[in-house]
Amino acid sequence: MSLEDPLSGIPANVWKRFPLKLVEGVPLMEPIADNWAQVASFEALPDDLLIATYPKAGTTWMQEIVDLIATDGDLLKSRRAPTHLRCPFLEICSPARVLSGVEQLSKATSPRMIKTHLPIQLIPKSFWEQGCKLIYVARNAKDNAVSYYHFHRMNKTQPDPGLWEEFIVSFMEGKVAWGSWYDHVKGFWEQRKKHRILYVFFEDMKEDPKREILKVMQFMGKDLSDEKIKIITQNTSFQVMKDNPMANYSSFPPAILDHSISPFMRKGVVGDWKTHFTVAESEAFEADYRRKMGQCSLRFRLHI
Ligand code: PPS
Repeated sequence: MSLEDPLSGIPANVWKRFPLKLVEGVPLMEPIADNWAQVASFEALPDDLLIATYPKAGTTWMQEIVDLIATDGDLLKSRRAPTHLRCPFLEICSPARVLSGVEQLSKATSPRMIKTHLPIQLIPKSFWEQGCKLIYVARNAKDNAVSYYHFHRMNKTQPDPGLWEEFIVSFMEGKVAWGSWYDHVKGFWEQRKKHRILYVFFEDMKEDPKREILKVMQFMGKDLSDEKIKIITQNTSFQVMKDNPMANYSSFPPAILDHSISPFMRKGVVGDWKTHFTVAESEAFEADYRRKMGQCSLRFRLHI
């Protein structure tokens, strides 16, 4: 029998650091891999909007922006439920008595806003068949790796990251959940013109949030007033989201997300990699980066 967390109603005693299992060569957390058939056969609807990212690239931030645009900047509506209920996580699945992402989506009303970390080759084909819009957020590899390291520490369902110097090797080798950062960002970049994909950078969002919000708004086919755009910009700032219980993942029990180890809304900056990489690690990372990304036209900023 599972005990329920009093706040979230989520069973509290069935969680563990799930091992990774390959799906078409991509490591995914075991419950996701075991439930793969349900994800692969997911039936997208034409007005579904997919937010795709490598983990820790700015997913939650984009989810909040999209939801606020969809609700015409209505703060009460956008605070109707926590992020994971407003914008279900397509592939998520657990052994507990909690709805999987696919089950949650089957009950959701359209237009649906959906989160995924799947690399492009694993996106269920119905999204392409239905011509759905997709917003991809990419973050520079060094900051993305740092954020993912801390997330592994606090998310008790991800594999133990070990020491930072061990984690960074796993990251470079793509031996982490959802696989290689390099293949992920390149995959969506290379196909962005083939589908309805808006490719956005975390660093651009930090530099000029209003400019990037306008791009998202236009992509969604919305036309909001300057006043509404101002409200959306203010309410998707790091500090407001950190203090917003509907956007900061504080509704999860500590058996899953332990914010006392590292808060989900941790720093939200560009360049935190400088406080983690040694000079030797940085040089090795960059040499490896050039080998993997050299042929690609994608350019990331490590500072703004
Ligand atoms: S997840 O678990 O993959 O959905 O995580 P994700 O939301 O992609 O990434 C979490 C990181 O994004 C930062 N974040 C923000 N930064 C700036 N402004 C806003 N509004 C914002 N919202 C979330 C969050 O702090 C994590 O980055 P780090 O570097 O760890 O702080």
